[in-house]
Amino acid sequence: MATYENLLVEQSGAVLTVTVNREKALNALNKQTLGELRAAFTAAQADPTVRGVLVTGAGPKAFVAGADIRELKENTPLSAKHIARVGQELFSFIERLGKPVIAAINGFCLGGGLELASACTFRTASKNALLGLPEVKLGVIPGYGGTQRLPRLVGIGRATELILTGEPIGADEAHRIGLVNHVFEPAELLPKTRAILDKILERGPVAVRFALEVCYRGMDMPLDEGLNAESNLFGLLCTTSDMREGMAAFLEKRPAQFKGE
Ligand code: CO8
Repeated sequence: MATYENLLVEQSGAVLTVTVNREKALNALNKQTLGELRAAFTAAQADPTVRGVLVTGAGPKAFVAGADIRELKENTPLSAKHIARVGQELFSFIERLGKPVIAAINGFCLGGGLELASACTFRTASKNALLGLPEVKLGVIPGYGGTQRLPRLVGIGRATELILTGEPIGADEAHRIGLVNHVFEPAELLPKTRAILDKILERGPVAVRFALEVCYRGMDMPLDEGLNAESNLFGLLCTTSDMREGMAAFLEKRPAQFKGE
């Protein structure tokens, strides 16, 4: 497995854990880290033994405290636009990886950190997590997709309050508004999030892949087209041995043995 300067990447079973590892800067995303995330997720997509990914931050304090402000302040208008596009494309790549990616938010999750987490399939948080988009406090706006994904996740009213005030919210409030799915004790964050991912990985692999694909593609489609895409994939799944196995296992009252075919 590749080694990185600012990431720890470990595979256990079918799950890859990607840990942003710049603890001295609260795991802030500099250009190097963006490049390493691109490499790690490109490898994860290509590797059939990786069926799901957990993303978290190193140390007890932060998931990711944002883009690296020391680098950001050096930008010209053109370089800022370029790096915003690089980050946006990376996060869109993670969003459409074709495999579930869960963000386990273990502390500060600010700016680019919340934008990374928002591009994940869904999010869990430790009780001490703090989530926000504080860019307006720096005189800028979110630039890695925050203005687009947060309204889609929590609604335009809640998103604009978070974006325009720049004030963060705690884990319980993030849970209340649907930004994170579960809140766990810090020590339980990774094992309990892993258990959710393991449950997904027990299901029919092709069905999981198609469900993920059509949920996201449908977000960009009129309802009728989304429903049509859903029925097409449903039909296609009826050609798989996984479908025959899943239904036979139910009727025979035994666990299904899916092959991903
Ligand atoms: N960038 C660089 N360094 C950081 C960052 C960051 N985002 N966050 C923290 N650090 C560094 C601090 O500078 C400090 O370093 P040092 O010890 O060398 O002084 C170290 O991490 C520890 O931080 P603090 O001492 O500040 O720790 P505290 O516990 O007192 O405070 C906070 C923690 C509240 C998280 C505080 O560090 C903070 O407010 N950080 C900045 C949060 C922020 O504003 N994030 C948004 C950044 S902008 C962004 O994400 C835009 C994304 C889109 C970019 C588009 C490209 C053009």
